[in-house]
Amino acid sequence: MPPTVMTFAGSDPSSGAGIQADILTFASIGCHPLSVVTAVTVQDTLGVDNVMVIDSDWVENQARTILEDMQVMAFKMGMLGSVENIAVIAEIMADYPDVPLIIDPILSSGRGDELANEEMQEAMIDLLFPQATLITPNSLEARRLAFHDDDSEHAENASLDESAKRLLDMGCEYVLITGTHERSHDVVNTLYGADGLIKSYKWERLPGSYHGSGCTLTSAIAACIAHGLSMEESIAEAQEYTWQTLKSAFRPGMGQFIPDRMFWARDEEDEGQI
Ligand code: PXL
Repeated sequence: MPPTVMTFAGSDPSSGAGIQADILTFASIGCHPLSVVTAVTVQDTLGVDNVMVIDSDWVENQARTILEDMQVMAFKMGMLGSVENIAVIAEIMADYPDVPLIIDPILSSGRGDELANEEMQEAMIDLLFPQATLITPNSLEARRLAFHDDDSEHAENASLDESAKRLLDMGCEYVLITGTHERSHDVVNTLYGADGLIKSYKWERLPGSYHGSGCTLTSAIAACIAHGLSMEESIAEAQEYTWQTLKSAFRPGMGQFIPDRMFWARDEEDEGQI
């Protein structure tokens, strides 16, 4: 039986990001996807036009019904939609303390559409971070979340090391800060744990603008954890997988590229044709 992974995320009809990206990634890595819809977006590869948040009773019901039926090996969280959703999800997580919880603390889409307001950020910090095994903010999210109660100049210029320390102090066991948004030559992702910096990973920066790279990375980590790999092994494998999906990304519309989570299936097809 494939390991099960449950995602709490918003629907993105383009399958670039959101719950569809998570499902594709879990399946590609050999897991069985379980999905709880927290919001429905209207969007294309150019941007988000509209969002309808799912009522928290419905979010709770979707999750609890599945959780009473089967065992879940890992939880993954993306866009959560509302403070009420965060509150019910946090209560559910408290009932499953032994299941690893991997959170992508999404504040906005890669194109700048806001997906979590101040109150939701506070709720994530207060209710979810203390239960998180790993959070995977990009560098902008890491600074904003770490210094959410501080708008001084120091906060704006804080180092990623200091931001990570603050996030760990909020109760997260591990923090992986992704470096796509930094102006460095290569993309540097950095993993922190209880004793501070664990490891930096350097990746060749690819030229495109991708929709859903963060969802892919976080889901891939959750899938590897569900397979029983350690946190460090999962993070290494998931980055390699994500980089391959970006290398094989395609542009089905007029906007961003979409990572190809099934690159390995198509590679084989091509080889057969030579
Ligand atoms: O990439 C973050 C993200 C997650 N989930 C949904 C989204 C986006 C970005 O647009 O729409 C539903």
